[in-house]
Amino acid sequence: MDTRITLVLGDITRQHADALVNAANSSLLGGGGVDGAIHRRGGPEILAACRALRASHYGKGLPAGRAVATTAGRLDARWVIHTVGPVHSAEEDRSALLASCYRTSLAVAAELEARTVAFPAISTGIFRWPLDDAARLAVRTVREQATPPVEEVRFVLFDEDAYGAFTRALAAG
Ligand code: AR6
Repeated sequence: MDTRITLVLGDITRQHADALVNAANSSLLGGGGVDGAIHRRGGPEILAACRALRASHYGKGLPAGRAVATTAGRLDARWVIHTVGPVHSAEEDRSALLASCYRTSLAVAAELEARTVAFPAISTGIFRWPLDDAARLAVRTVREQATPPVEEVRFVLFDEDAYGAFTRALAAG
């Protein structure tokens, strides 16, 4: 069975899914954008789990392109999968790192036996990745990578621009 890809316009912290993906930074200790919203609504349990990761496996932080799961605290999900997108650069092609965020997050989700996974548009906010390019890359990578037990990958887009970019990317495939 193929994994379904769905699009939703809205706030990822209001979604119900087995796993919600967070567009974090290497510190894992919170920030603005989706990251801030997830920690605010999810509560202190998520930050405590992130601090524990920093104290154990990720003393130097989580490198860009990697992913790691914690509790989802008070969010309507079982796990938050934190991944660190690359900052967009006009001089250097970092798209392999952005693709890796989607790939490794899906691998973590599969390991956890998550059936539904919600993603924000990683790197398209504070990290300034152009939306159309990010959407094409996200859709392509998820199509290549998603396998059971993941049944649904939901992109949760925060505004009409992002929703439009993902709609075009999905239709182009
Ligand atoms: N639900 C869904 N999407 C959202 C939400 C939300 N609640 N809030 C923002 N977006 P960003 P990045 C959209 O900046 O570019 C943080 O400080 C937003 O409109 O959250 O990967 C981290 O700690 C945009 O389309 O993440 C890092 O330092 C997309 O989510 C840095 O920002 C991603 O925007 C990561 O930057």
